[in-house]
This record gives sequence, structure tokens and C-alpha cells, in this order.
Amino acid sequence: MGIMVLIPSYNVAPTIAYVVSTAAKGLKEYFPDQDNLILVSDGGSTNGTVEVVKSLKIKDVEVRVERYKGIPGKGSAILYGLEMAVNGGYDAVIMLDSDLRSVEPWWIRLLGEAAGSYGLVTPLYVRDKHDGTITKTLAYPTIKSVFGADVRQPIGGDFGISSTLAKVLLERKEEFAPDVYRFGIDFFITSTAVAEDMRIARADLGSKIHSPKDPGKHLKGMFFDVSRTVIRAILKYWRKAKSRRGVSTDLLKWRYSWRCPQHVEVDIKANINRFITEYREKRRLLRELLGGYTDEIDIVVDRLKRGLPEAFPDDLWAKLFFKLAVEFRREMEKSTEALYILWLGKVASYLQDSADLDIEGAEKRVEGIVRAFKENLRLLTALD
Ligand SMILES: Nc1nc2c(ncn2[C@@H]2O[C@H](COP(=O)(O)OP(=O)(O)OP(=O)(O)O)[C@@H](O)[C@H]2O)c(=O)[nH]1
Ligand SMILES: [Mg+2]
Repeated sequence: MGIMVLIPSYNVAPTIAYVVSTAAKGLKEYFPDQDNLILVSDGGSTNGTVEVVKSLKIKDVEVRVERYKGIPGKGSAILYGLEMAVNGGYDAVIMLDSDLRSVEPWWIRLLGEAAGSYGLVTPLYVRDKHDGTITKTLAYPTIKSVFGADVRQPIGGDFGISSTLAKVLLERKEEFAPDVYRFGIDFFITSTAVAEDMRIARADLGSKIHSPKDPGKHLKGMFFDVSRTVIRAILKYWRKAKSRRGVSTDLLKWRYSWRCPQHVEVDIKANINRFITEYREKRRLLRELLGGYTDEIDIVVDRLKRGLPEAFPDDLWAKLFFKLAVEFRREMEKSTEALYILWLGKVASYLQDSADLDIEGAEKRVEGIVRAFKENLRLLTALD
């Protein structure tokens, strides 16, 4: 059959034409003589996105733009496309973000390996030390420690999904609702592929250059979607994941890749103050859920104020996260609210520590978080 390139879009008129035409080039060059399709799955854009796609004159590859129904969000757009791909008999689905500037035709070649040897191809990018803070502190440490899979970008967005995985995802999506319809979709995909024993690859895509966002403004909603999905995946897949530790992932490379991470500017002081303010407001909630740990969190606040290194120790972060993951079964709303506040503190501490580090140095800090997660896995035996 062929490959479907699936592009979720919402108000991306300035960037969508480039992504669609690059995907078309990649399909024509690397997967010729097949019935390929580019599906733009739009969430009701009001800035002319749909009109831009319709105006493109692309030859030899079918391009469609459709409006999905249901809960607004990236996940709804993706699940709509997966359903169409399964019904249409496509061999694989390649997801591409619609705000990408750095996508190249050969990305299609590497991600398209999901039509052959792999259940899931995940992206691997060089990212700024300040970028991807949900990945660094939560998604990556979890996939590497709890699931034992070395997938550095488990929520990277640009995936290659085999038809076998697509079917499993559609069967299981409701168990991850409602966050799976929003930004929980990526971790749902990765954790399900690992739990189902699929072969996983990492594709070295170079750099991800896309529309910048103000982390302070946009990350809160995304954090709730992703963190709840990470916890749901731990609760659902804990037993399978335990027996799956040590899943190896192949590295797929192209002849070249661009290494120019997109710069992300952060205001460290503002991050610290935000955490302290939120913590003071919600201290009672944290005491209720985490009991004696509030004394240790008070020390974190003090160390952050004084600009001391490792103000929020990795070990404490891992313990608190696992405790809240277990608590999630009883108190979902409260435990994610508490986790959000603690995460603000962990990010502030990470930003302070990595201020003078280069990307490699910061990467070592991230591996420290992974180690702490591994050392505290016993806290999850409460789920046995
Ligand atoms: N259809 C649809 N697409 C969406 C929606 N929200 C986001 N998207 C698309 O999902 C993709 C990823 O969204 P972004 O907002 O770029 O998020 P991101 O790049 O993963 O996140 P950051 O790394 O924080 O910038 C883009 O293609 C968006 O256009 C939505 O509500 N509906
Ligand atoms: Mg983006």
C-alpha cells in the first residue's frame, strides 16, 4: 500500500506549506510508486491554514486537509488520522509537526522505517539545554527507568508508527482519556510501543527548529496532559514494563544532520520565584499528600533562594514523583496539582545548575535524574 504523513495543525498558516511540500518531496523520492497520502488534520484553524494547504500545487502525492471532531487538541488530530490510516490499509504513519522549520525530505526516509523493521521510530534531536524541560525531568527519566527503554525524545512529536502499533493505539486510547486527546498523545504512543514489545528505533534528525513558545505561558497545560499520561502509563504498564527493562533501540542516521539547537531564553529568577509563590500557596496540599517531606521541600526553597547548586536533589525529585504516581490512584487531581508545583521547583533548580554548562554538561545533569529514578524504583512496588 503506502505511507500516510499525518500533520496535526492549528493556526499554522505561515509554516504549513513548507512542511507539506517537504513531506511530499520525501515521499516522492524515498517511497515512489506507492499510494501515499499527506493528511493535514486540522483543529478548526481561523488564520487561513486550511486555505493555504488547499492552494498548494503538489503533483504525484495526494494531499488532503480534514477537520477532526471531538475534544480540541493535538491527540484528537492524530487519533483521527490513525483511524483513517488503519481503515485505509497504510503500512505506516509518519507524524510531523506543522510548525517545523528544520524538516528535510530524508526525515521521511528514516521515520518511514516504521513501514519495515520497526514498530516505532522516535526522533532524536539536539536541543538547547533549556529546551524540553518536561522531557528532561519527567518523560525521559520515566521511559528509561520504569520502562527500561533508551528513548531520549519520548514526546518528540515526529514519529514513525507501524500499522500494528496504530491498531493497538486505537484499541487502547480510551484508557488514556482525556489527556490522550491533547498533548498526552506522544507519551501514550511511546510507552505503548515499549510495553507491547515492539522494536524501537531512534532517528537522528539533527535539530528541531519550530515556532518558539513562552514556557511560562504555555507549559502548564502541556505539563498536566503529559504528566497525567506518564502516570497512567506507569500504572497501566507497570507489570509489563518490569519484565521489559533493557530494551535496546537502534540508531538510524542519515549522511548528514544539522546541529544548530534552537536557542531558548529563560529567566531563572522568575522561575524560582514562581515556584516559591506557588509552593507557599499550596503548602497545605503538599503536606496532606507528602507528609514529612515538606521539611525537605522547605530546604529546597532555601537553597534555591541562596543560589546553591543541586537545590532540588535528583533523589528527592524521584521519590516525590513516584509517591505522587502511586497516590494518583486515590487522588488524581490533587496529586497532579502537587506534582506541578514540585516540577516548577525541579526545573528552577535544573536551570540554575545548568546556567554555565554546555549542552553535554547539561545532558550529564539529566542522566543524574535518570539514575535517581532507577535507584528509587522500589517505591513503585506498591503497584504490584
Ligand atoms: N489539530 C490540532 N493540532 C494541534 C493542536 N494543538 C497543537 N497542535 C499541533 O500539534 C503540533 C505540536 O504542537 P506545538 O504547539 O508546536 O507543541 P510542541 O512543539 O510539541 O511543544 P513545545 O516543544 O513546547 O513547543 C503542531 O503541529 C500543532 O499545530 C490542536 O488543538 N489541534
Ligand atoms: Mg512546536
